[in-house]
Amino acid sequence: MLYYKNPYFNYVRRRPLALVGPLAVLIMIYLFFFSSSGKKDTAKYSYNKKSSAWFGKNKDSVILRNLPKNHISHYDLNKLTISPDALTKKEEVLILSPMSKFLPEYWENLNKLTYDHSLISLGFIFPRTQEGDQALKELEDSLKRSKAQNKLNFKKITLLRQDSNSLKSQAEKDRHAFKVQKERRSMMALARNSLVFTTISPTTSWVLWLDADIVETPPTLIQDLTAHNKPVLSANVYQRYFDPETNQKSIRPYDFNNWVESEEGLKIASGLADDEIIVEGYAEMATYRPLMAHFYDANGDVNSEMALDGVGGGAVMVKADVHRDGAMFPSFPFYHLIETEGFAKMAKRLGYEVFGLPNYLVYHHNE
Ligand SMILES: Nc1nc2c(ncn2[C@@H]2O[C@H](COP(=O)(O)OP(=O)(O)O)[C@@H](O)[C@H]2O)c(=O)[nH]1
Ligand SMILES: [Mg+2]
Repeated sequence: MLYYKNPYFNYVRRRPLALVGPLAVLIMIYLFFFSSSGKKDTAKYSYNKKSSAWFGKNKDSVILRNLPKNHISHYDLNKLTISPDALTKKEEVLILSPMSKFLPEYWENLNKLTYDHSLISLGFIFPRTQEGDQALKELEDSLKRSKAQNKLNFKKITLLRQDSNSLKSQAEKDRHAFKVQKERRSMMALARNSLVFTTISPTTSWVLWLDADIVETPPTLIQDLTAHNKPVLSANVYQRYFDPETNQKSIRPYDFNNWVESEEGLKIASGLADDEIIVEGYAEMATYRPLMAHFYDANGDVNSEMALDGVGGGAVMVKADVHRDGAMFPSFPFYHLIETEGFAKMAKRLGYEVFGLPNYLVYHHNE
C-alpha cells in the first residue's frame, strides 16, 4: 500500500517514542501562550512590578484555587449568632480599614486587640495613588515581619486596590476644606462599599469599621462594643495633643460626625436642592446638632449610650446583618447625607437603631 512507502510513517511505526519530544514541545507552547494570556484578560490592573510580594503567584487571583470543581457551600444564616457574648460564642469579626496612609501605631494597636485573632478577618482598601502604593507597601512589609515572627494569626487578610478615584492631595487642610467635602466623602463612600461588599462572608457576625488613623483604643475594643448588642455603635473619637497654654498633654474632640439631628439641621435640609448635602462640623452650615464629641464626661460611666442620627467612620461596630440587609455608604445625597452619615440614615430607614458611647474614647492620630 502507498503509505508504507512514506518514509516518515515507517520511521514512526518503528520508533513510536520519537513522537514524544515534538508533542511535548507543542503542549508547552500551548500552555505558555494560552494559559498566560487568559490570566492577563481577567486582571483589571497589572501589579507585575510587585511580583515578589509574599502572596506568590495567586495574589491577583480573585478565585480561590484550592477548592474542588463544582464546590457547593451551605450556610444557614439562621444559625449565625450576633450576640452580646461574641467571644464566648466564637463570633467572627471583620475589621475594615480604608487606608491612604500606613501608621505603625495603628498596626500595633490592632495587633494588641485581645479578641481571639483566629476569629478576626481584616480588610483594607488602598487608593490608586502614589500615597496608596506607599501605604500598601508598608502594610505588606509589616505583614511579612509579623508572619516571620509567627505573630500573624488572623483568619484572613484581604488587601484591595480601589478601582474608583480619590483626591490627590490628602494634607489635613486640603481634605478638610468645606468645598471638597462632597467630592471627597463620595469617593470615600465608594471605597467603603467596595471594601464591605467584597469581604463580608457568610460567617461574618460583626463588622468593625476602624479608620487607619485610629492609633489607640482599649485592647478590649471588640468585646466592649459587641457587649452593647447594638446594630450600629460608634465610639467617641478624640485626639491627644500638647496644650501650649497649660504646658501639658491633653485630649480634644476630633470626630464631629457622630451627632443627633436638630430642628435647625432639618430646617437647613428642607431648604436644600435634591443634590445638596449637609456636612457636619463646618461653620458654613451651622446645624446646632448635638455632637457626641461634646458629651464626653471623664467621670461618667464608660458604658453610657446615646442614640445618634449620624455616625463617623473612626471606630464603628456594625452587626453584619445591617450590611446584609443592604445598608451601605451612599456616594450620592441620601436625605442630604453621604458616606458614614448617610449610612447611619440608611440603617435607620432599614429599621435599625444607631447609638454612640460618649465616654468610650478612641484616639485619632495627630498630624
Ligand atoms: N481607600 C482609600 N482610603 C482613604 C482615602 N482617603 C482617606 N482614606 C482613609 O480613610 C480613612 C478616613 O479618611 P481621613 O482622611 O482620615 O478622614 P478624616 O479623619 O475625616 O480626616 C482613613 O483611614 C484614611 O487612611 C482614599 O482616597 N481611598
Ligand atoms: Mg482620619
